[in-house]
Amino acid sequence: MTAEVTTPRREKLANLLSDGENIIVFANSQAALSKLVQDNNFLYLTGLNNPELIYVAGKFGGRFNDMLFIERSDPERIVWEGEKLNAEEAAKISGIKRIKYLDEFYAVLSGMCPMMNTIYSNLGFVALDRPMTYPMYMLEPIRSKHPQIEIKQLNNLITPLRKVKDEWELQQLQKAIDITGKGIMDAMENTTATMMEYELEAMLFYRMQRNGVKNWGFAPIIAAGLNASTLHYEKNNSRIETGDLILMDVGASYNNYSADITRCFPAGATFSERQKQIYSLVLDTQKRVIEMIKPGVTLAELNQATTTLLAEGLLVIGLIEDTDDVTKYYMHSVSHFLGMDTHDLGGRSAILETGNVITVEPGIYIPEEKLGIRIEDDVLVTESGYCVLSQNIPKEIAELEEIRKAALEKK
Ligand SMILES: [Mn+2]
Repeated sequence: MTAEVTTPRREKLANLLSDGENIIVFANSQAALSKLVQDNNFLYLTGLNNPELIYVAGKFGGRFNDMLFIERSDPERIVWEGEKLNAEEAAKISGIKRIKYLDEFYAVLSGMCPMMNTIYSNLGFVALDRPMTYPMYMLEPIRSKHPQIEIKQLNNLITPLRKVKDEWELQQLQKAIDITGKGIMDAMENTTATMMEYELEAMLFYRMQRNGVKNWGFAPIIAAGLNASTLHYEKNNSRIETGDLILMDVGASYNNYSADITRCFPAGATFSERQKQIYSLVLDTQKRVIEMIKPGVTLAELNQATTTLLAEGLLVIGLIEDTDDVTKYYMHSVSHFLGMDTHDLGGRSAILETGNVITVEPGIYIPEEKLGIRIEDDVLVTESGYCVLSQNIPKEIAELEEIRKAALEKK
């Protein structure tokens, strides 16, 4: 992520601010974690993947100003912690010209505060039973000294920006999706019954790390048989049995952009008749919902269509007698935004616009039959409709059976 990528984002942000409005974004927004998780809003605006930085921007008298606070290097700590990001590097990577040190933060801020009416910050999740987040802790002295300043969630301001992906972001997402697809193919081509679920996880992760990916985008779900009917199964420690259908809900994170793909395939060479029946309903529903996607359509409409299609299908199959009972076998939403966060900013009631990337993931879960099926693709909303970014990852029954047959013959 270079200054060419992040500078236009800060310019767009500047246009959203009114006089007296400011933003303060902390690189590390989760105080409770011992391991740093870079805040995605901070990374989005600065391109800097370092801890302890603070980005401050504001508009006064119609002029936009911004600056970055960095750590001062302490020669005695270099041998322990390595060199800190210095001012020249920070300015070069981010394109932000005014670089200051963290120990100047409150002095600089107190000069600005009398002119401020609003601060947007990455406050994190606020709840009575949770500890204060690092941004809350850092902003507390400002809040108590300057009660006229309203402190709001940055997400309210930045969601419209992050929801529309630029060209560079689409390239990162495509890369994450393609690498995930390779990992999925590896697992499909090498799985046999009696393997442990985590062996498939290892095949996927190996392929990802050999292709430029350091981390998963989220905890992978590798679920065989009954486990596939647990929506957030993450144990991945059961033995795969002949006859199981295996569900993999996985995504690589490439340059901090996450794929989110789900595929199912049989442990044997073929689907059973029942597996085929349910799989076909889910796949057919997914295709029809994807075809609805274009600017102006709402996520609510996609959800409604999914529920209707699955209910009608289950009625025909005879699993339910009343369409209202569909929630017994399908109980989640069909879509969420995808980006730096696997569940990206965008909201549940959003109206789709060109440049949005969403998942489409209907499913049917029948624990009494040891069966869970979900099919998930990542879809870009285009001017004329949609483009399925994960279209190269096989999902047709015939394709999957061919891959499995070849895989088991090889063994
Ligand atoms: Mn998903």
